Amino acid sequence: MTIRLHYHPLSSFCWKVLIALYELDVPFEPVLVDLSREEDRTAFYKLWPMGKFPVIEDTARDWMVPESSIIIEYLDQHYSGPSRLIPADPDKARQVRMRDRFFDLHIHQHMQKVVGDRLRPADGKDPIGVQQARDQIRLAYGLVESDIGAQWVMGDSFTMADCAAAPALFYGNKIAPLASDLPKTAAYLERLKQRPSFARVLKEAEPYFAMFPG
Ligand SMILES: N[C@@H](CCC(=O)N[C@@H](CS)C(=O)NCC(=O)O)C(=O)O
Repeated sequence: MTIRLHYHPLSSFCWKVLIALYELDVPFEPVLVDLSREEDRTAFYKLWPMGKFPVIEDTARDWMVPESSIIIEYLDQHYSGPSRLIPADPDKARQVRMRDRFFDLHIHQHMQKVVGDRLRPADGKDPIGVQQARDQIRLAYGLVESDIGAQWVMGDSFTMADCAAAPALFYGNKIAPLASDLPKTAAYLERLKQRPSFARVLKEAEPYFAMFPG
């Protein structure tokens, strides 16, 4: 076993990498990081001073890799089998990377802002910031609706863009529900939930769902 994944089962960005690991069928050792435990916190910040998971360590190649998209690039480059999450064609690869960025920056991070606000003390809330985040999510949903492929984001092939879309839309739907004016996006989320890699991630996260605020 050469890959060690530092993660938390409820963490949306960790889901993105877990989906990739299951898609590529890469064996790994899960290392659960509980940031409320001083011991875990100290060890994790030593590994990655930004303190954000997921992070992988590849003991065989002696690399530490943070950032979900970069981790997926790394896994796809060094551990992919016949199926790839980033197409070999450079134009298609760029389109995948653009959509990966889109889901992270225009939905996922705004979703984190809304959820994070629920954890703030009553006198530390940021209602304007939360409303701006919600507006951005709605704007982004509209683009997803017009962009989505027949099956996956890029069409027939499941790519890194789908790894990014799954947690963004799953948690996005919890705080800014996909309404009837977004039928393609809602159907796409259902397809994602049926995909074995994501279904497995959801199943493994189930015992932790009660920790989700709201
Ligand atoms: N850009 C990073 C974002 C990672 C991120 O925000 N991770 C969250 C969990 S979903 C985290 O580590 N939160 C813990 C904290 O902020 O203390 C990535 O793509 O990996």
